[in-house]
Amino acid sequence: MSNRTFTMIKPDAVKAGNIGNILQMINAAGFRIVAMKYLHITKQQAEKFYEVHKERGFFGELTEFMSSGPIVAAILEKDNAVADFRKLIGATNPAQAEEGTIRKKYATSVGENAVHGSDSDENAAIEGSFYFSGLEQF
Ligand code: 3AN
Repeated sequence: MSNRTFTMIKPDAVKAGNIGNILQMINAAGFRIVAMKYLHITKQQAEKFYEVHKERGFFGELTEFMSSGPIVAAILEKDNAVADFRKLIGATNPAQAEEGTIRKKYATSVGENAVHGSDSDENAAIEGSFYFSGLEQF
């Protein structure tokens, strides 16, 4: 069954000029783009988005980083979207990411790891609706 996930190309990958390369990998892996925008979120918006991590030690670093420059946010569709996209992006820590994954190629550290991918169908829906209204999804 076709379902959806949510992704962000993070500020490190945008700054490094890798938007095109990453979108190409996403398309080549069979994901369809349902919604997409290029934007620069505030620290407050990043704190809202990552609210589930607010007790974690890296919360300040993470929200500072995610609001440090523009990002690309997108909703993607494919059979088994959440799990297949996690496989395509690779482990959170790029040192542990498999060859051929987006993070292996473009991430520099566990914090600056190039892309976000939702970890469940439920979170994919919550995260997608944080950035996109129904009118912006095709
Ligand atoms: P993933 O993005 O692979 O689901 P999570 O949910 O454990 O990873 O963490 C959310 C985000 O928080 C990660 N994408 C990463 O940018 C950041 N993060 C995770 N662990 C650390 C850490 N130890 N130090 C800094 N940032 C981290």
